[in-house]
Amino acid sequence: MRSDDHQPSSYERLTRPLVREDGRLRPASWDEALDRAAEGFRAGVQRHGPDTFGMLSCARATNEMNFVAQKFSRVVMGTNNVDSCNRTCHAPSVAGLAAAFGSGGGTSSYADVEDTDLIIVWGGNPRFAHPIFFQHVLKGVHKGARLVVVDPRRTSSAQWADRWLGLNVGTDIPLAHAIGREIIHAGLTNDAFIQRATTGFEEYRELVEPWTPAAAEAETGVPAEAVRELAHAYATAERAQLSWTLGITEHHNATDNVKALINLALLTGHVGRHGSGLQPLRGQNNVQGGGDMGAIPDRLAGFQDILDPEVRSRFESVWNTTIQPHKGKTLTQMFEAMDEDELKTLYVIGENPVQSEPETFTTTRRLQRLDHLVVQDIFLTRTAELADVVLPASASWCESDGTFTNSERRVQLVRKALDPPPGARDDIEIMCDLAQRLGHAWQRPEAEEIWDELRSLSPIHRGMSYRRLEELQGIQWPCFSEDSLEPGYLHHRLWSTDPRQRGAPAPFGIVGHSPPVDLLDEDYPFRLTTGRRLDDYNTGVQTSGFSSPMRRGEALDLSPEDARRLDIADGETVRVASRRGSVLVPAAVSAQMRAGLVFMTFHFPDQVDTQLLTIDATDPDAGTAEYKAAAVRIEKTAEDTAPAGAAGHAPVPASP
Ligand SMILES: Nc1nc2c(c(=O)[nH]1)N[C@H]1C(S)=C(S)[C@@H](COP(=O)(O)OP(=O)(O)OC[C@H]3O[C@@H](n4cnc5c(=O)[nH]c(N)nc54)[C@H](O)[C@@H]3O)O[C@H]1N2
Ligand SMILES: Nc1nc2c(c(=O)[nH]1)N[C@H]1C(S)=C(S)[C@@H](COP(=O)(O)OP(=O)(O)OC[C@H]3O[C@@H](n4cnc5c(=O)[nH]c(N)nc54)[C@H](O)[C@@H]3O)O[C@H]1N2
Ligand SMILES: [Mo]
Repeated sequence: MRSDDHQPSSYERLTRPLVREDGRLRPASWDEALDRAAEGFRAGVQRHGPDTFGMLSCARATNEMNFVAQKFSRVVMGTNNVDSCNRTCHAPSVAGLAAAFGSGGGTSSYADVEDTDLIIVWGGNPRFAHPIFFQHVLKGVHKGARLVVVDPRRTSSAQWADRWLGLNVGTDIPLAHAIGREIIHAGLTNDAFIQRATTGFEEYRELVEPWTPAAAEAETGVPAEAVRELAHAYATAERAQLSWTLGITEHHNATDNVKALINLALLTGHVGRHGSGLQPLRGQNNVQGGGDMGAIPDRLAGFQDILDPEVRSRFESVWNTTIQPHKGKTLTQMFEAMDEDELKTLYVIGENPVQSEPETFTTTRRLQRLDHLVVQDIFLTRTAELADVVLPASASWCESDGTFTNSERRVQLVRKALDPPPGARDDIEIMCDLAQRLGHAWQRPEAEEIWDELRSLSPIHRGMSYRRLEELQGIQWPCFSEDSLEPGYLHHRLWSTDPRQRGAPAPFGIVGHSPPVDLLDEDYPFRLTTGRRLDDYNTGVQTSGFSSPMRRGEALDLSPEDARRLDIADGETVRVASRRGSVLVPAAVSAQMRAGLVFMTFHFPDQVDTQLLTIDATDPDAGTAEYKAAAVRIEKTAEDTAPAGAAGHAPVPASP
């Protein structure tokens, strides 16, 4: 039996609510914890207004949970300040695709990837991070497609490719522009498509003119011959798929990066057809769905514009409320607003910003300034350790009914497979309990009732009843009615010869090169890029509680040349310092790395806090941080690192 004041370790499922008293978290009854949580929110709104409340919604939870979460923010709290880790991830893809095509979803399906002639994986490592998608890539390759990988590291995905282009971090725009220029100079553009379906071609032609293959080689490190070869391969392929991930989006100019890639599809017409398209691979298991449900500050469910009065009024009549007629704050803006005292209360559901945001000290300081922080999670995260109230959720993906939406916009039904740990409550039930305490008679609805409400409000989901989702084993949006199915790829309209059917043309993105903010110099001569390994997940909360002989904990990957030059042996502990902080970490000499480049994950914050090194320079359009480019130096040291993967962790640092 546990004693009453049992404090869960960080890797033990939470089963009892916790409340802060005299600076410490202590166990509490559900009633006490819910009262405290609701009272803090109520007082915050009363004193400072609804827009000083913010919510982070869980991109791992179901569509239904995300729909209720954004409704809680908009109806119960009266604000559009709701967002999720999409901001740290693919918000630039959504912004870039929406600017070109009017909607932010990836344009193709996995089936298109199996049925194509060329697959380009740009700034992504799907062999590790999207293994299911990678299976489809390999099927495509088996059927004869060529695979090209564009990545500073010779990743595990690159090892399967016909060609790897190893570019310098943050030089994607020069590379894309040089490919575009070569396509134009070689006369390989799809002129009919450009003329009918795009705007801005002349301006684009002038923009890319300086980026000769030689100029691109000097900036990107990719040989001019490889630039030419990829340009010809892409332009002459019958069908071609261009996929990207965080190597493109985690930069201070990420939306521009995305636009530079979209330009290549506009030049060649590789979009809107079976086998040809643009596909950002979304990250968390339901980050696509969370956004589609409206758990973002600028869109209501179904990607409907919050600024459109007609859209708002449809939601208002169903919800019997008034929705604020302006965009809410993004996750990035919420954190900035904490410094200005413009955000006072925060409700975090299944996110761990203390470890996922750049510059740990800044994030911690900002959260500590809040009047009221409520964290609802399945584990006691570092973010939860700072909370006033911690609510133990049970609705992890295998413990609830509902739907998820994957990277190809496919909505899939799941059924509860496991009972939650005793004591924990379902995410949706907790929100209903809070809503009741805040004066709204919300009864906990069945998942299907929530879904049917969503379908009544979101045209792109209208035809997806649970019955149909079950029968068809998933349906891709858009699905406008119960007796129709749309093709699995988007924007076929662009190929229509009838201008009315074709709709708005896609503008070329006129975007210039802007190197990483954290400059390399004599003191900080190495480019650190951060990302993922196969066996571990994001901030480690969900994957650190088990041990496996395969897992080695955090390591600094560096090239054999640099290891020799600095006299660093494999496994030796080194100090890595950026302009913001420093960590100790074992070195791993890796043939995947090019000279001058080093790599770490952020999966082992108890062993090595990578976010002490990262920079919070963010993309102005999307708010995503430049996790992919820090400047660091590497020093030999006699000190040793903490053991890898140990349970329990050091207290959150107070200040540098
Ligand atoms: N095993 C595992 N799978 C995961 C996750 C996990 O933590 N573990 N997390 C999930 C989430 S949330 C996400 S968002 C996805 C992310 O999936 P990915 O984006 O594929 O993963 P990363 O390793 O972060 O980054 C991809 C690649 O970007 C490259 N890169 C770095 N800088 C640049 C650059 O300037 N230009 C280019 N072209 N490339 C660059 C890196 O070398 C790296 O190989 O993975 C999801 N899947
Ligand atoms: N340096 C660096 N930093 C990065 C990145 C990088 O590449 N480099 N990538 C960024 C990216 S792409 C992402 S997506 C973020 C991820 O950042 P976060 O989303 O903050 O990190 P996760 O570890 O995925 O946190 C997931 C949390 O959700 C909880 N959880 C899981 N399921 C449920 C549920 O059903 N209900 C509730 N209530 N909680 C649940 C887990 O216990 C865990 O605490 O990190 C970003 N940070
Ligand atoms: Mo992500």
